[in-house]
Amino acid sequence: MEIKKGIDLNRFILEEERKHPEATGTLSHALMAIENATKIISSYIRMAGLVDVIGKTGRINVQGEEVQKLDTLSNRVLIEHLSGSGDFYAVASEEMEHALFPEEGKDGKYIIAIDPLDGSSVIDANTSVGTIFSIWRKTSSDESTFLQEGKKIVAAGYVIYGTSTMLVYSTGNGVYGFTLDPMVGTYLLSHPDIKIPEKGKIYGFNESYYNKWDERIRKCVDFFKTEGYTLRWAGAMVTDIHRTIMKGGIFAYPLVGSKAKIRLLYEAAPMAFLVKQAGGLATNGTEDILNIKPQALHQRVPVFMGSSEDVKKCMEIINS
Ligand code: FBP
Repeated sequence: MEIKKGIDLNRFILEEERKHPEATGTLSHALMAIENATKIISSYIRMAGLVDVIGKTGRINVQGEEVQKLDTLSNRVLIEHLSGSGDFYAVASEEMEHALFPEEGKDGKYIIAIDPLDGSSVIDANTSVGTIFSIWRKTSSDESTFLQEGKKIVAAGYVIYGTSTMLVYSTGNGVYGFTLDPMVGTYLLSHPDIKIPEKGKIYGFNESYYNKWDERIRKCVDFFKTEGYTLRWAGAMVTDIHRTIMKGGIFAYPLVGSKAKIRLLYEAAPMAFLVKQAGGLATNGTEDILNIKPQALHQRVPVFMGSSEDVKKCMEIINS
């Protein structure tokens, strides 16, 4: 059936489900829980300056980062909806040291990892931020069930709270983007079957770390400059990856000294899944990010992802 722009997300999810006679409807129901939670988060973000959701909570999370009020609010809203859906045996979050095993999900066959609000450091500057999610099948009854490679992802996506609120996701059959119509309160298909350009003209590296990067990373960035690429860095991975998927180019967060920043389970793996579904590439510099088996819930990895030709060129320079 031809997928028409403007179709609402629920109908799209159900039509995709119909393509799988073996489907039980659980994944559809789970995706709708994410849809509803992110609509609520979007409404808070749209009113951020008017309601008390801007600023810090005074707490430090498991990442050693100052927790923003919107981090806490987004985590709470998502946990309520994901637990309440009964579809998830376990929920892991950037904001929680350990995974949660909701009572309602004790028979759940899926698990989900979330970054409730990506871009914490730019929230109070009214810059685009986002929510990232990735769904896997339950493989064991304890937290180790989350230590699965990205290639085993069942569905992944992000919501960008930008000039408009968009939900972009994939279940392994291409990438689809839905824009939230605030008047109707419904996500409508605005970007069917998104394909990333093979080559871009934008590089997204935080150059303030230039002097702390390995010489080979510097050479890669110097190459893009020499080639006349433009630098863009939003400070929120969702925003940088969304731009990269839509316009092409490369996003990277290499090791700074010996430290990585991006979290594998709920940032790098879901974004790598989407970039590859859109026709791009995603690597940690030596291997495909989707082949990396996490050793810990909050493990960090260096990332290079985007247009296939730009990522290949960067790897050619780095590994030469
Ligand atoms: P969180 O905001 O979810 O902690 O994510 C980390 C992050 O904000 C990424 O979204 C972004 O790409 C990166 O850190 C920005 O790092 P830096 O401040 O070093 O530029």
